Amino acid sequence: MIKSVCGYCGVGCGLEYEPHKLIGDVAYPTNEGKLCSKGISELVSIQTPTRLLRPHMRKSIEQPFGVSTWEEAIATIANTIKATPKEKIGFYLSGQMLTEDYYIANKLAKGFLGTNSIDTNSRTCMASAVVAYKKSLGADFVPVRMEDIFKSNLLILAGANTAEAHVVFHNQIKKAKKEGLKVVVIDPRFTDTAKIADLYLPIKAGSDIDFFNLLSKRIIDEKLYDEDFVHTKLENFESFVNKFKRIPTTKMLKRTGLSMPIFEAFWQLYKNSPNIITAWTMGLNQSSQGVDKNLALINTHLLTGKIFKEGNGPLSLTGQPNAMGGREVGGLSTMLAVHLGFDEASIAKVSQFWKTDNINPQVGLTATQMLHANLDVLIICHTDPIYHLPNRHKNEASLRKIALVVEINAYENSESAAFAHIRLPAAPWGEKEGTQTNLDRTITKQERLTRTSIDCKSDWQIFQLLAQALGYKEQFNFDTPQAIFDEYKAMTRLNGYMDIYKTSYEELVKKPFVWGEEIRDFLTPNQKGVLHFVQNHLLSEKPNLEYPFVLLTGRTRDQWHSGTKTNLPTTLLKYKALNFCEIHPHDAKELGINEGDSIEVISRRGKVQTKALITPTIREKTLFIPISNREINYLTNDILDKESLQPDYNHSAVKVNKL
Ligand SMILES: Nc1nc2c(c(=O)[nH]1)N[C@H]1C(S)=C(S)[C@@H](COP(=O)(O)OP(=O)(O)OC[C@H]3O[C@@H](n4cnc5c(=O)[nH]c(N)nc54)[C@H](O)[C@@H]3O)O[C@H]1N2
Ligand SMILES: Nc1nc2c(c(=O)[nH]1)N[C@H]1C(S)=C(S)[C@@H](COP(=O)(O)OP(=O)(O)OC[C@H]3O[C@@H](n4cnc5c(=O)[nH]c(N)nc54)[C@H](O)[C@@H]3O)O[C@H]1N2
Ligand code: SF4
Ligand SMILES: [Mo]
Repeated sequence: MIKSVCGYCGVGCGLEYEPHKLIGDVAYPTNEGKLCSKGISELVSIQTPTRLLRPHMRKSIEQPFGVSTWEEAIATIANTIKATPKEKIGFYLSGQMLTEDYYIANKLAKGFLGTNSIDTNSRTCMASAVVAYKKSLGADFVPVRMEDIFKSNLLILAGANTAEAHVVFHNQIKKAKKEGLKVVVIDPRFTDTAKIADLYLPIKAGSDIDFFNLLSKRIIDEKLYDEDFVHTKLENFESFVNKFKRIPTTKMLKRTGLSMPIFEAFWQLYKNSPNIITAWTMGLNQSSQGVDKNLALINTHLLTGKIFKEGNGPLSLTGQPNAMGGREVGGLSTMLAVHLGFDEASIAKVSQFWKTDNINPQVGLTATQMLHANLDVLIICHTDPIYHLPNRHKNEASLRKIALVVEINAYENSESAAFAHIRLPAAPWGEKEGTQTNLDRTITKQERLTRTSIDCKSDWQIFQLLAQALGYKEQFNFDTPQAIFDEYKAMTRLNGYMDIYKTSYEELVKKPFVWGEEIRDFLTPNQKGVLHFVQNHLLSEKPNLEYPFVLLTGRTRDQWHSGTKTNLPTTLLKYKALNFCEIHPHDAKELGINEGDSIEVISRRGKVQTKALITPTIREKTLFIPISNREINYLTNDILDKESLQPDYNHSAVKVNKL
């Protein structure tokens, strides 16, 4: 029996492998022996015929691929990089890479190539949470754990569908409910998560800032704030309160689409709950004001002092298995390494640690900028930007112009593959080892369970081969993931609060390690939290007479994004069809649409054909299409949050035609 961890979502369930079978690890704290259908069937995805098993190359994207050797492919990439100015090189990574993979890629790009244009699909996922945590708490630090729900009285889930996206955590919520936890769900759709809610708030998409501001206003008006905490632990309580004096509350409530009685019912529940956790995911982060939505939510915890105490706090539910590890290593273009930025002191520390003088002080391009920055070389690893970035027609046109696109993938059927010149075969989950950090700072060892397919390599090995071909043999001379982890953990000492150096591979093989457990205070220089007054500036694309619907997009329980690993003929567990569009019965009637009809959803940017699923669980004039529809992003708009540069996936104006 080998203990490992699921490689799908941010819950990070522990599992046990007995030849040919996976079961949940009963001793693992997060999942207590449970796995969802994706976790259980993870072995199936290793064996599919759609695996990419050899390196492939072609001169232009009009030609078919030919099989190549590793030597040939790596030499071609290295020679092109040598001949390319560093500002013309980009690395597009993923929150699904392991920490060791991230470390090597980050060290190569930022430390030696001198480009900070190394970013990840996490930009589309939780960049808004990263910025908001930094602004309010002083660091990108999740100050509450999943297990805290058992010590809490109220869990507010805002724009998070745990029943489908964090399935085993959802099970834990149901268990905590039996012990008295109350649950509020805030979502424009009555989701499977809403079914277990004590109170469901059918908010209008895009109005969460109004909602949380109304809550802060009530906390202030009824003096429910923590008097001692706001004066001793917060930076700017008085000025924050002043700004709340003249906010247009009636207009704000109207914008949320919620009735006064339902808001009052919520307030009664809130006010009578001593311990509160507010959790959120893409309904808040993916927004034209994603950072502000996060801040409006975090403000309520700062005012009430419900933070750094058992059973309390703002809990960002990270989606990907190791997006947190990527944040810790420094895999975003807006940070250097181990949560350090591009200030002189940080660059000096990191330069000394890596023994380099190539670090560039400019922040790099983000994932949402990279395709359109006239790059000459783009290396994509463990993600599918053509599938996942908004406004796809524009992205396709931009990617076509990049002279060398390298795709490192374990599967051959991504949407970006059509635009690649070189494809390198990665060893997927089960064929490699390394570490990952789940959504609440738990670092777990992922083990190799079966032999690595003959011509496949771990992502870190591929980046190391490239580094060596570029001449950095001494700096990239790691034999094992353990050797990389040892260097990385030593590096975490450069950061004053990241105590990852306390663990080791030997320990992680036996049990997970939770970093930051001793942090019980703000991480700002004066250890005070910062309130940020924010308002809804209505920056999203607005529906109009021609495009009267707001399109929401999101997950279904048994599918993983583009489905290279889950949409397989051999995966038996299909609990929802893949091709549907939720529409309210009133809207369907008005348009003469019947259940199952073929429809066309059209935005200003493109169109998608799908089938109508008529349901009263969605708000009127709102549609929902799951992201297992690989064409979804032909429709979405590319408005970005101005601080986090995260896209506004959930608010595109569309119209519907019956076909
Ligand atoms: N089965 C499965 N699980 C996954 C994934 C997967 O692909 N499949 N992916 C993982 C990843 S990377 C992520 S990021 C997470 C995402 O986890 P979630 O964010 O929980 O998943 P989504 O389906 O995107 O749900 C977002 C919810 O926000 C609601 N929403 C949309 N707009 C608004 C709004 O303006 N306000 C509010 N309050 N709500 C709104 C939507 O109706 C939807 O129910 O899931 C992770 N888990
Ligand atoms: N409209 C809309 N768009 C969205 C979202 C949304 O809610 N709505 N959500 C956004 C979010 S939150 C996210 S996280 C992204 C997700 O978007 P992507 O990251 O593009 O989605 P995946 O399908 O998970 O892509 C992972 C890729 O890695 C490959 N792969 C699997 N295992 C390995 C491995 O071990 N090594 C390597 N090198 N490759 C491997 C898979 O085959 C697949 O091609 O989508 C974003 N886009
Ligand atoms: S909840 Fe997430 S981590 Fe747990 S088994 Fe399911 S996909 Fe894997
Ligand atoms: Mo995500």
